[in-house]
Amino acid sequence: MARLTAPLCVLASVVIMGIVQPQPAAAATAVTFGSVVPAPVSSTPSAGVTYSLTSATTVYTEAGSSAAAAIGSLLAAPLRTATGYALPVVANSAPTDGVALLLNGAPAQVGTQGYQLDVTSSAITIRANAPAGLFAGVQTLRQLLPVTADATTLQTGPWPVPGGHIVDYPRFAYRGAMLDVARHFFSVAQVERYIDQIALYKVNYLHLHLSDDQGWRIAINSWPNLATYGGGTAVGGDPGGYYTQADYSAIVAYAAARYVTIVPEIDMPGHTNAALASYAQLNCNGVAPNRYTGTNVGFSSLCVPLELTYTFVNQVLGEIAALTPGPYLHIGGDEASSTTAADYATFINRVQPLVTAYGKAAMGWHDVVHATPLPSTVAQFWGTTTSDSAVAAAAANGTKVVMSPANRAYLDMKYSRKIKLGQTWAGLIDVDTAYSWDPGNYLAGVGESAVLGVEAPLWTETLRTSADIEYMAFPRLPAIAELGWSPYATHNLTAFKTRLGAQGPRWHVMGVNYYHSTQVTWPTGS
Ligand code: IFG
Repeated sequence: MARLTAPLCVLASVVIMGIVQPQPAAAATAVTFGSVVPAPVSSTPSAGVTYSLTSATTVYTEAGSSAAAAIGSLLAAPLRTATGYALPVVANSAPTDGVALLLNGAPAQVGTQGYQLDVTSSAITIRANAPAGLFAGVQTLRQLLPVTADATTLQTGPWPVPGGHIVDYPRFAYRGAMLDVARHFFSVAQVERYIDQIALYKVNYLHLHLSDDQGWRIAINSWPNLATYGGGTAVGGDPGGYYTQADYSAIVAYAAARYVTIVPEIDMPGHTNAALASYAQLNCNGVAPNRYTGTNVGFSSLCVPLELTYTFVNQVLGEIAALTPGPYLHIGGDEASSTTAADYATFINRVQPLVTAYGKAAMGWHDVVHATPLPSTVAQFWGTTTSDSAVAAAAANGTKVVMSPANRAYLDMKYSRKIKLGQTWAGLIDVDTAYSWDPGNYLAGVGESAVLGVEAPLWTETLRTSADIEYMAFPRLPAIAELGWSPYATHNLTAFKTRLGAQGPRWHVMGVNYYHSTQVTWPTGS
């Protein structure tokens, strides 16, 4: 449900000859140059300089680059709706006015994910060395436009953008969000909505938790019952569902257009009741358990001694790898309480090569360090401590770590005990807790060079709708996104919370159902 914050006079439009004429609104509140989340590496405002989007504005994109043109269209299309301007997208590698998205002239220091942004009175110029950097620069530009630029209905201007100079690039390569679509199923449209929201904060990976005890959510042609039966229910007996392979490919493509890479997870050997319920022959005793709609964990295990298990895993991973352009397949590995330690190591050590045979790297919850991680295997830390000797040993041996400490980054943790949604097992997490840690210096023995990045998991035992997702993800996801993108030198809780507050009016216009954390001052219109 989109709720607009435009002043009432705009909403009280006058209909003349059947054409809706918005009434003159108060001048759109200009955004300050320093309000961007994540904080850029360097940001210098030009006092008194403003660029104004007008009906004459053209969006120029690097000639010869279809990727740049596509990014130009992603910027222009919603702006046309909000401004009513034509905003044509035109190939031109050296324009002198308008909004330019260029793949020339960017400083080498911004790498392939960073950008340079210049706003003068006559032009806005984003330069990058690769399309991903242009996309990142466009997200910054979006945050410098008045919040009404994100409205889905015609707004009145003006459309000022504060002048200045930004040079920006990420600290960590992996800045992820995770959505658990197994405990509760979320449609393609709901996943795409979340992708739109996380992309605004330069998140570049979306980990989809596609299977668990309560549901199998992706069609596997060689094992059709997984989705049709194993996907038939959800926590609490809520409606099930699953992605056809075309659905999954649509999500992958939608994410890719927003420079978000999908990381599919098939959790195993534990968290496998949905698969075991779907095929009796996968069970050591040959008997399929009932489908499970509770919220316990640790009671299921694939049958490690059974050869069919590896045929099954290989065929599942093969079909998913063929649909996944990204570099990682997540094999889960968490909470395998019903698998002996020896069987666990045997299983994980047999499955990792199945992943690499498909040209992918395995990612696993950090429990996988109790097997023998391949050099390419990434461990995702979800512990609640600041030391874990097994993870530190793996890191010392070259294993890269994605940091998702459950007491900092788990977005399904309640903000406070008063909150209905969420859980409390890892503790309460509000903005201060989500932001006040350094991923590159958090886990003993896992220093900056061992950290691939961060990820904010959102488990959905208690969540059912997009509004539920947004309530838990915002405002904490931008905190994790900033920890993944911004230099630690910019890390400052007070300054962050001011910038976070400035996002409130934009989320209101976008219809994001965010939690008004009492730790943040939310401006009027939030
Ligand atoms: N731990 C489980 C999840 C989920 C979570 C809820 C991991 C890696 C608790 N495993 O987190 O399946 O139930 O907060």
